[in-house]
Amino acid sequence: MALTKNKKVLDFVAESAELGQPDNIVWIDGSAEQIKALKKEAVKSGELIKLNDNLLPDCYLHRTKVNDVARVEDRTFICTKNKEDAGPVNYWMDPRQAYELANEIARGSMKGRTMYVIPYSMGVVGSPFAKIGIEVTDSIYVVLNMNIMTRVGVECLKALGKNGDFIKGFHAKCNVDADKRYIMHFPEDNTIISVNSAYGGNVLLGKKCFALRIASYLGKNEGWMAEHMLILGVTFPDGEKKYVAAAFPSACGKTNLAMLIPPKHYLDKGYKVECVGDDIAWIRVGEDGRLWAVNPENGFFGVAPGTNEHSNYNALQSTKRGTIFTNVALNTDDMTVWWEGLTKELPEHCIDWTGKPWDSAKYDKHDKSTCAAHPNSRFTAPAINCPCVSPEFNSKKGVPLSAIIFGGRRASTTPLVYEARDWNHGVFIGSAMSSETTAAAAGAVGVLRHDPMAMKPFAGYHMGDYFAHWVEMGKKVKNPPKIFNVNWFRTDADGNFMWPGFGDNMRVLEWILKRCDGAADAEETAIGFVPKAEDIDLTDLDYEYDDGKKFGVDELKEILAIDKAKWAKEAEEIEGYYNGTIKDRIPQELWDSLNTLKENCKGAVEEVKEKPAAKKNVAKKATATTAKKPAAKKTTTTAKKPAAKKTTK
Ligand code: GTP
Ligand code: SPV
Ligand code: MN
Repeated sequence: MALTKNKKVLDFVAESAELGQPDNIVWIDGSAEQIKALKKEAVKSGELIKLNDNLLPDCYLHRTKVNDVARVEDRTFICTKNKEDAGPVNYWMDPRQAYELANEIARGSMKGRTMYVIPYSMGVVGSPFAKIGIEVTDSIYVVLNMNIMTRVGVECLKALGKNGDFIKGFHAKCNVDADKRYIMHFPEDNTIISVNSAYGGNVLLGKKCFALRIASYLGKNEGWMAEHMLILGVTFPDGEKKYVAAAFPSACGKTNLAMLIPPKHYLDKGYKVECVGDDIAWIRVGEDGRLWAVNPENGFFGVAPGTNEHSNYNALQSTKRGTIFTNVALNTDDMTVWWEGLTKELPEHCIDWTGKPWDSAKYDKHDKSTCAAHPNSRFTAPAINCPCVSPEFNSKKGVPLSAIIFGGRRASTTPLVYEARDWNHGVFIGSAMSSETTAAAAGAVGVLRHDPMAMKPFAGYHMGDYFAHWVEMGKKVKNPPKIFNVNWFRTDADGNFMWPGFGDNMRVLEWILKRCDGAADAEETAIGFVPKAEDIDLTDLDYEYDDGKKFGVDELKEILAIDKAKWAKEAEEIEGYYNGTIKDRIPQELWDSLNTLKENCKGAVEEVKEKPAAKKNVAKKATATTAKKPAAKKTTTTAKKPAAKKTTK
């Protein structure tokens, strides 16, 4: 029975049912009994495997089809009336054509199935940040995951009232046919359509589709921001609390940083880190002129491989109850789960993520095809499970941001940390981000690509307008957070990560937050403010490389050093991206920062090669085409807006 009188909701459900032609329609009310019954049904049908109820109470394993294991960026579309509004880095489809295509694919596809209607809220119901969505889906897996990742049920319909607006989400798994898979966004219609997938980011429509792609578009029009950012709080020994938000591309360390456990001597002094969110931040200007952020999600959809007691204790603890695992391995000795990096010992009897018995003797950690768990296998865990969840997690007004951090996977060039000179310079740094690709999206792994603000796959409109929106937001905040860039992923000649990372990232966070108070020193360099080696606390740091060499001040100096020649190249590369890819709508403020960078690195050019761990790398493009050019000439030219000037409103 319908749970609302909201005509728009009822019409949407009726239209969806007319299209999908399901045998039944079930409204998700959010009650524990209903969820329990659905889990039972999914276990019966084989969609979920029940895990050991003593060791992992209320936990389940789900395996997707092998063709459906990650986001599919080349099948993800922004469907705006004008192609230019989707911009240069999104795939675009004409909305009329997209609706037609989707209807054709989805028509009758729910026959013999049940269509579930999920009313959900992104954000705490009743918070001024919160927005309501309705997702219809023919997948119980989607219902159960949405029930963890968002706030689901009748309270959302109540909040919507009789006439309220909501984001429409239509999901039909169809035959999970990769050739007919489409993830379509209609920002002008508040609508999302997803067909032929049953995997995470493609089908949990509240997450990337709504909370980033649609929400970023809403944010541009309404004066707020939707960002691919974790939010964490640091409590200082004197009791003061400060919050930071950090944007790293997919599988580049957000969940890990959000839940970090500081090194012992920090804990002894009384430092504490708490997690507000691990993936998405909605940010608004507060009455006090600061930026305030909430995490619109209610759970974590985290990368499993590499998660263990030591690397991320808090994430692992979060998965100990009420969790759905996707594409991890099943340890049949005790009906628990396993993935690469969970334990050093390999399990004796285990079924791999494809459902076949796994032969640990054939396991080669350099060959992903021998893995028991898929490299992008995930856990969907309730945020309340997390031992370090912030007391502000359910706050309706959010938390004030002292700092915003950008970061990515960079084998070279980018130092461990540096600070922007001001807001607009920080926006430039975000816009210029590059990172090596990961298993979170289908396609090659380890390829260096531009990923501005970690939003390349998630900005629901023109990237140039998105940059301009950042600049505009800066004008609205009287007390903007300071902006920083970090890189945990510098490698040495042998491919070892040079910085210990994980909990030791606290040492960098401390410098960042002290900078926000003017309480830490730095050196002004060509790219911004960089700490001197003595500004980073290395007390009790014990990190050994594979060859037995220990991390020390010399290594720290190396990863803090600014190589102007490399940065001259980087500036050229950024200019190439601006001119060649984004092309127009880039605000003048960013060209100004680019020109300053070029000016600061003038004269320093050498053959620069960046080699990430995986060898496929686009950096060779830059070295091949530009290294030979005379230094002075190239670096003195001033970056300009392209001739055909299109200004942003
Ligand atoms: P999404 O959920 O895809 O958005 O990923 P994420 O950004 O939350 O990344 P996550 O924290 O799950 O980390 C992804 C991978 O990076 C894992 O394999 C981690 O072990 C690794 N990682 C995270 N932090 C660090 C770090 O500080 N140093 C190193 N070397 N690796 C890290
Ligand atoms: C990411 O890829 O950034 C994720 C996983 O958080 S997904 O939900 O699939 O997008
Ligand atoms: Mn993410």
